Amino acid sequence: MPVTTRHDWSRAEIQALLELPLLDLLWRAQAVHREANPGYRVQLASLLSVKTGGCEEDCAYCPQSMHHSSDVAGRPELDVEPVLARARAAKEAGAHRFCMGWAWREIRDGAPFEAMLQMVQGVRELGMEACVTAGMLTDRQAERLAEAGLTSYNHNLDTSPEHYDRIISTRTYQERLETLQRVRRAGISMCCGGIIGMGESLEDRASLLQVLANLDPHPESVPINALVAVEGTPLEEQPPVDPLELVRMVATARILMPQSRVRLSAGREQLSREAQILCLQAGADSIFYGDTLLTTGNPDVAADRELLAAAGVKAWS
Ligand code: SAM
Ligand code: DTB
Ligand code: SF4
Repeated sequence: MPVTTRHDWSRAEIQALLELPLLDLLWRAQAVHREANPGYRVQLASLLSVKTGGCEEDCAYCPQSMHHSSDVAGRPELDVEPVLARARAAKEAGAHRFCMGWAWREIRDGAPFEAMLQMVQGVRELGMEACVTAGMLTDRQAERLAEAGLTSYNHNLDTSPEHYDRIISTRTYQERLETLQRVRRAGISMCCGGIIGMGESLEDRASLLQVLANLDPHPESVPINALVAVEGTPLEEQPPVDPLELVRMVATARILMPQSRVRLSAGREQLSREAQILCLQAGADSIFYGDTLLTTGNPDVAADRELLAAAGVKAWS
């Protein structure tokens, strides 16, 4: 049966998917995934924090916000050469994409932005995909990133429009959607997803997925994060996410956005090997690769090589 790509999913339809008996949900997700992405391979994306901590925004989950005691302010921003050295090392270790993060509310013009453009160009010259996540941007900045060869810009919606105000007060949902439009207008591919485990309801999860799935075209890549509850953040006491909830979120994202890359993102360190394999079976086709995310831990390279071998899955090269 050919897979149809839709942009008119209702909240009720999505919630019904999230609530299917688990094995039925997995069956549907697998059918869509194998049809839409023949020759299943997993993309390995390495992540590096170029500018860490001291961020003006108050995102309740984030250890880098200056509003929380977890803030690791004062770490120097990395220069172009050390960043490119890390990208080369990531490539040698087998990464296909190199993602760089800045703990900024928005991009400002000036030397750090010029350095960002050089980093993007350098990563592309290595033959890797380049992704940047650095907050809001202007049309002109998006155009300059596109000219530098940027493959993708990551900007997450994080949660549902309804739950959003309990998580962030310093920028609106609408501003996030406008940033995403600017990325699109500049011809850069969109990486946009969210986080589960922040006290949201099942309706909220359906609502987040509805906003994502009704973007036209769908985001080319969709990171699904499980909250890493960091001490000193307002969400430090959130109970861990049930791994099967993450499996359900991945499977539903896969059904709704058949052609998108669904990335199993933060929270993998807390998952067993078997839970991660269930997420792959549910349709995840990308993981972060390397022993740190931005400030928190991620499984090490050897463990991920073993994971893929155990699942019998090949990585993009
Ligand atoms: N400052 C930029 C921004 O917010 O767009 C870029 C960096 S920000 C750290 C990128 C994304 O990481 C956030 O949107 C959020 O989805 C995710 N993230 C941050 N802290 C997290 C945590 N503790 N657990 C799970 N995901 C997290
Ligand atoms: C995304 O959705 N997850 C990544 C990436 N995009 C930039 C970041 C996860 C950060 C987890 C917390 C930390 O390491 O600071
Ligand atoms: Fe700043 Fe991004 Fe963290 Fe929000 S998620 S506090 S914008 S670094």
